[in-house]
Amino acid sequence: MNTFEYRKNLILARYEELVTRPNIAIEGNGVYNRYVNPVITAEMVPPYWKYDFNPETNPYFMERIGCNATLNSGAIKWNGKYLLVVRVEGNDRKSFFAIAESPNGIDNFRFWSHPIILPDTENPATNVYDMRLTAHEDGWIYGLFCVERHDDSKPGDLSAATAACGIVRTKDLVNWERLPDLKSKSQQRNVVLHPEFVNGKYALYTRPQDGFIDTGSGGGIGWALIDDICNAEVKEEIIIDPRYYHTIKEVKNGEGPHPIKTSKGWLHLAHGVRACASGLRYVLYMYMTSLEEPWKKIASPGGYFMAPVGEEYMGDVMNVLFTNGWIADEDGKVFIYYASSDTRMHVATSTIDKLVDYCMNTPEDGLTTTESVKTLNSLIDRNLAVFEK
Ligand code: BGC
Ligand code: BMA
Repeated sequence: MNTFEYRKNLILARYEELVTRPNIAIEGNGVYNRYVNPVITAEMVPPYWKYDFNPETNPYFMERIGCNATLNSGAIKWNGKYLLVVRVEGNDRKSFFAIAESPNGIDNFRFWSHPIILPDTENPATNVYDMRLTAHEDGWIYGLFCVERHDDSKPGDLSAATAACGIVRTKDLVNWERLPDLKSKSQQRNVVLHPEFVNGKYALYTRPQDGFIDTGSGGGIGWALIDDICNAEVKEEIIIDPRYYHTIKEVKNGEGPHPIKTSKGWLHLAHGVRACASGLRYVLYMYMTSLEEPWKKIASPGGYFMAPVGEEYMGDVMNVLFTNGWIADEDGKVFIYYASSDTRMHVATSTIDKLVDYCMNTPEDGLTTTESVKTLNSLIDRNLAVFEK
């Protein structure tokens, strides 16, 4: 067999083996289960996106277009299938969006034939990433994502950039209509559309920031009502989940996917960031807000919900878990899609009941060591009383 045939068969066999391998749940802390394998990795991007399959133009069957990572994915249930809008990052550092589909939400994810064709605005982006999907009650499915451009007001600085929120919408996940970027006084990353109208308006979770990286005076996760989604503008913004000194969200935080509606309130999943000697540490946390007033917090479990473990620590940007997609099934099962270290996608499963229980019954962060020890001792004392019986 010649090199071309040999390598082609090998690459295709490896790919098939990877995408079809079954995923197995690992019994965890009672709140959620992790799974043995990641759900999507760069190796699971189809070989026909990477290789030229023509023996005349590619006799060595060499990779032509490399894929660096598959990360921060939006999620939606569509015609009974579990769909992720994956942030695929090429070897050239540019990311784009592509849909991967699974019959069961935990394994057998395969990419649709082509990446999403994302229409640009008059002011084209250098890079786009981290799409949040919202099937809104107006009948459209919206995708909100971060649009990154060079900051031309600083011509000498190659790293100077700006972050804004791009908006697209679709009815079929194939044809996407681009709307104008969100107008906002501050830079914006991590903007998420609430699925319902609130007081007749569209509602956004925002994350105001002074600079491209630094949130500066941006106090946390914000909330803004929007008159016209086709010309969206943040006029007034309130902070609904602030950052706080010496917590898991001291430096930054941002809404994950849009919240899930439950009988007890809106269930939120977010990321929190703190700084340490090895850089930034990104973890996931949860909170709940009132059903009638989604901007009012009603539960705030202390500490993180998930932090990196094992191989999750390792990757392009170490010590990072990030989420922007989850799916709640009709039977109450919840699929949490998260990326580790800006490199690969994972799933964790739980249920709405368990997540509400977690939010309502995990003690809040008392913000000092003394308070944390008091909370701990109260549990120990109650348990010792149980054991004595
Ligand atoms: C990267 C993002 C990152 C952001 C802020 C961007 O250039 O693509 O992954 O979150 O910078 O660090
Ligand atoms: C951020 C996010 C993500 C990324 C994270 C860690 O600011 O918007 O794109 O996962 O940084 O690099």
